[in-house]
Amino acid sequence: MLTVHHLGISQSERIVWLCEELGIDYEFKRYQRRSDNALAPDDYKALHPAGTAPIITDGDVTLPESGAIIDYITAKYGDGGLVPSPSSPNFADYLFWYHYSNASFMAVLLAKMMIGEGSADRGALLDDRIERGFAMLEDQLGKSDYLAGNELTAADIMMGFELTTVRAFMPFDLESRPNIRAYIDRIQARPAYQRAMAKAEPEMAG
Ligand SMILES: N[C@@H](CCC(=O)N[C@@H](CS)C(=O)NCC(=O)O)C(=O)O
Repeated sequence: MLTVHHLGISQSERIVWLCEELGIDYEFKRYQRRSDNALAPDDYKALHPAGTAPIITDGDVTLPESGAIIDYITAKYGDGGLVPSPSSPNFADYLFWYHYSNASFMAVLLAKMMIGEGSADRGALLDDRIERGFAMLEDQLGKSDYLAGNELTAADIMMGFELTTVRAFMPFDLESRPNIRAYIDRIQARPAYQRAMAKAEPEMAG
């Protein structure tokens, strides 16, 4: 049974709305934010190492991240609803707005909220997320050479940027993260990556 784990006043309301629009059967569970720092409560964090809302569970699958969840539900239960086909004249607009929402617009809104008043709670949220992000990467890369198996996928092309180029501007310690270090080396050893960087970022060579 598909279960939507909704954290009160959070992005997980998207998933509740999605399920209602698609008219699919789902179980709904609502969680309250912590009163001390407004983060998700421990039983929510325990659902998945990402620890962020939304999260769904569906049989053996536990999945966080709005976009991944929407792709999962529309592909598995959506029966073609809410997703324009590549032949639709609206396909490019659909892709743009779908990705822009979380990857850019929500990201800057969140950044603005973070610098807004600089409270300890906001620091806790950032630290929690960064730590969990590295911990998940380290764990996943201990299981396979790339993020979705032993072959490169587009998921690596999305994530590679944060671990390579972003690191030049915002260094982070990889001493305790040998799997991430090896992954970066693996990416950087790829001839296509080297060709791409020689073209795209020649000033970063070496
Ligand atoms: N990009 C993520 C962002 C998730 C996110 O920031 N969720 C917030 C709620 S809006 C959250 O979980 N806050 C509580 C916490 O971090 O403990 C997604 O779309 O799933």
